[in-house]
Amino acid sequence: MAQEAPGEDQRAAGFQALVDADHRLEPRDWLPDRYRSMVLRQIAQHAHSEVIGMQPEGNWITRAPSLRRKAILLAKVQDEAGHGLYLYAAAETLGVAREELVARLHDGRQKYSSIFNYPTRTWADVGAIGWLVDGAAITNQLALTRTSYGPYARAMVRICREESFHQRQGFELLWALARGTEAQRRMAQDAVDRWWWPTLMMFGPPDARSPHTAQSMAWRIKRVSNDELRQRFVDMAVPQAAALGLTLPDPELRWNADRGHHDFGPIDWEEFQRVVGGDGPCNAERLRVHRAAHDDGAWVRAAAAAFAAKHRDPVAVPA
Ligand code: FAQ
Repeated sequence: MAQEAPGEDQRAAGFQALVDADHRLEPRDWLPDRYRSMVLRQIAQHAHSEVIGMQPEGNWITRAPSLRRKAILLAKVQDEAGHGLYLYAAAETLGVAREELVARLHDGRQKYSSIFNYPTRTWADVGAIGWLVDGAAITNQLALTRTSYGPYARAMVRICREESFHQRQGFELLWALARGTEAQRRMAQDAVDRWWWPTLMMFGPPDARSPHTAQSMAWRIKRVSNDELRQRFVDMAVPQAAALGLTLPDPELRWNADRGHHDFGPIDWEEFQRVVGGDGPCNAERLRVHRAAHDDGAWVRAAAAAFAAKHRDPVAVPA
């Protein structure tokens, strides 16, 4: 007797069993629609963040204080573009074209990280982004190298290697300023004061108010919760700030021997909601610049598409 095709419930149970066994899921596997849309939402937001994230530091490329600093910054900003490419490619394995993902960013259906809506006021901000923002990104992304969706996990491995260099260069930049003139030390401290709290917001809302964490962790898309990652980051940053000789702008920050972690003060979640909702200091500018760059690049995409069409058509390929 012919075997019946498995029903939806059976497939879902089989899928969860694979996830529970830590099986890496691939595009060819059967995936529940909700899993697909959850992974796509996260990868797309991540891809947009990498590309929009080129803007705050990119603003300083022409004003870097030396050739050495300029070469480092150029390489770093180009890396972020590459990260965007890996991630858009990973997202496309879920059946949505990059052009469509960019359209969703432009019309507000998809987001990018709140952190990139803050301005880079001084050269020290480049150091603070490298040390704090890339430091937070690695903390999150190291956990994501074990995410259940194969193409996303593989992209994360490459990205983490580069992010380590990014964090190191930010730390070294602040190190130099902190040991420079009094004005340079003040500039470094001011940058850390402004970037600290927005960096803690990058990890997302507290677990108790995070609508996606429970399902995302059950499907092993996220392997570590928002609050736990935030705590890991704080525990890492405190001794590094001490090594820099800079302070973190939180009077409640202290070691808690009972918990074996640092306690820290309350995060302004209203500010987070405002920024994610579109009302941060640079939201409008970031999207305007992205749209303009996308429009400027239309001829490159048209030429690439024409070339691909010509060479896909065997009649058009020269003998
Ligand atoms: N900004 O339920 P959850 C980088 C949204 S690193 C904006 O906790 P989830 C490197 C969330 O989307 C930055 N929105 O959601 C770099 C959801 O909204 P929705 C990028 C945020 O997904 C460095 C709602 O709040 N890294 O680019 C933020 O389980 C320097 C509820 O939140 C990643 O994207 C936020 N900060 O957890 C580049 C990492 N947080 O969709 C250049 C991958 C939360 O319901 C220079 N993503 N939301 O409307 C993740 O790990 C997760 O998506 C979280 C959020 C942890 C961000």
